[in-house]
Amino acid sequence: MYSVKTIEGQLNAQGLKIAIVASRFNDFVVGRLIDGAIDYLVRHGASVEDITVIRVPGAYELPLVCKKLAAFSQYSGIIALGAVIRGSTPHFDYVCAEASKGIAQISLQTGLPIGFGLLTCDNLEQAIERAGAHVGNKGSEAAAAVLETIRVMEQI
Ligand code: INI
Repeated sequence: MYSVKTIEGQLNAQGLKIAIVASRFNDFVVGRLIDGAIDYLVRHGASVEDITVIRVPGAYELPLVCKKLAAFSQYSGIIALGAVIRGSTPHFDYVCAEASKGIAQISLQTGLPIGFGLLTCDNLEQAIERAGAHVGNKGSEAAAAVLETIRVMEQI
């Protein structure tokens, strides 16, 4: 087939400073996402001293803190982690919509890669499955995504 120039990001976290912004709400789940993200970064060459975890009350507060970090800090990328679990009111929909829209906007406006590790689940079981049980760990996946995107952005 054709041989075209292809730009891909290497999964190498050496020398990168990464901020993990994580909500306290549903900490039983979010704690596992944080562990998954840190484990992924360290196994791919990051130094523990170069990783900072910032806790916020809930998923709704993730965008604001991501915005400040993106505007004023020295981080190469951010990993946003949280878990929104559907209750019996429309609150779930508002929190999910604002958190996801806000995070996407900040990444686009600032050009800083932000890994999106916000679980939006119907019940606790679905959340646990995605926080290190049999559907994987979305914290690790968000770490992989931010790492790959940082390395792609460096080349274009
Ligand atoms: N925040 C979450 O991170 N997950 C949830 O499941 C959740 N629910 O279900 O209400 C939640 N709500 C709090 C919200 O993120 C804000 O912290 C709160 O509204 C104060 O601004």
